[in-house]
Amino acid sequence: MAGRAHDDAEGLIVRIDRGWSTVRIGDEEVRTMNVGADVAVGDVVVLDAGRERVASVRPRRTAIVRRASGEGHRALRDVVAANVDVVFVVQASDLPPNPRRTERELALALDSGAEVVLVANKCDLVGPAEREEVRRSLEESACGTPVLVASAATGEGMDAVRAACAGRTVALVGASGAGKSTMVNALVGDDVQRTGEVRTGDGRGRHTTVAAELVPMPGGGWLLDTPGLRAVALWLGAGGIERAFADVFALADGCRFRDCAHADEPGCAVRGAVERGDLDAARVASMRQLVREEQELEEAVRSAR
Ligand SMILES: Nc1nc2c(ncn2[C@@H]2O[C@H](COP(=O)(O)OP(=O)(O)OP(=O)(O)O)[C@@H](O)[C@H]2O)c(=O)[nH]1
Ligand SMILES: [Mg+2]
Ligand SMILES: [Zn+2]
Repeated sequence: MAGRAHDDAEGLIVRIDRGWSTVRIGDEEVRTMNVGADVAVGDVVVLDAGRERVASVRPRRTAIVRRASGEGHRALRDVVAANVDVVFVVQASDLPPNPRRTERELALALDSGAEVVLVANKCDLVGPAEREEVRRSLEESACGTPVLVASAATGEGMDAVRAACAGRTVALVGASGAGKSTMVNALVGDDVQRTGEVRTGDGRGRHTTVAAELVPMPGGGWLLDTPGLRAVALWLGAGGIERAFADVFALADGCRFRDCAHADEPGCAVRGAVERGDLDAARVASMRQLVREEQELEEAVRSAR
């Protein structure tokens, strides 16, 4: 039966290398060409009869999408991962806190539609007081998103990280060197992903992971390792900014003007909170910057049509 054969060729994209997808069908892996198909790791695809090409892509439940750092001002989207249930935003505990970067990563992760957890890795490299400082700093940017402090190297705090996976599909995102691949290896219990030393001096990674990859977890679920994010540029929002800055948006309800930009409008409740010392001015500036980028992107997308 023709319909039956079609069902059999449905698979999961576990890796993409320059126009070729590795598709897992049951326990088997086949390499197919993606020509003409807009696919990402995590996509469920239907292959053509010869299993050579992706014929169609199933609708995505969730997608981590960013603005591609392409040439010039062309507005291009880049789907980092599809159909993940949870996004771990991974950071290194031994680097100075970077709330602006955390806010961007959080908004990007929330925009995906998946659940989000902030993970401070490498807690073994800092003392107890610094650990609390790392947690506090992340919680300040988290806007209610759970924060876990752990070490993929020593296993400390990893029970909570494992519990947050709960047999689902989990994508790990964050800067190069944060320890995403090391964390995948710790969760799988085997060195399945290559890891790389960070640079001495600034602790930055060397972009060891070059392609997103889905790795099965023993006992169920998948881990989706991703290459380190360089600049974190958002794609058109799906409420990520509103959720990452829920505190600022709640205050904005009290502004006199509904379209208040919290710049110099009279009766601005957001600036009022900053002046009272209840809200960090840099956090507001960060939110306004993200909203501005989104508006510019909207215009770029519209004019490209
Ligand atoms: N001390 C310590 N080192 C860690 C921990 N996790 C990772 N590392 C080290 O940090 C370095 C970078 O780890 P990776 O796992 O390659 O980092 P990554 O986030 O995958 O980096 P990219 O693939 O470049 O994006 C390696 O030298 C790891 O051994 C940890 O919990 N504690
Ligand atoms: Mg890696
Ligand atoms: Zn205002």
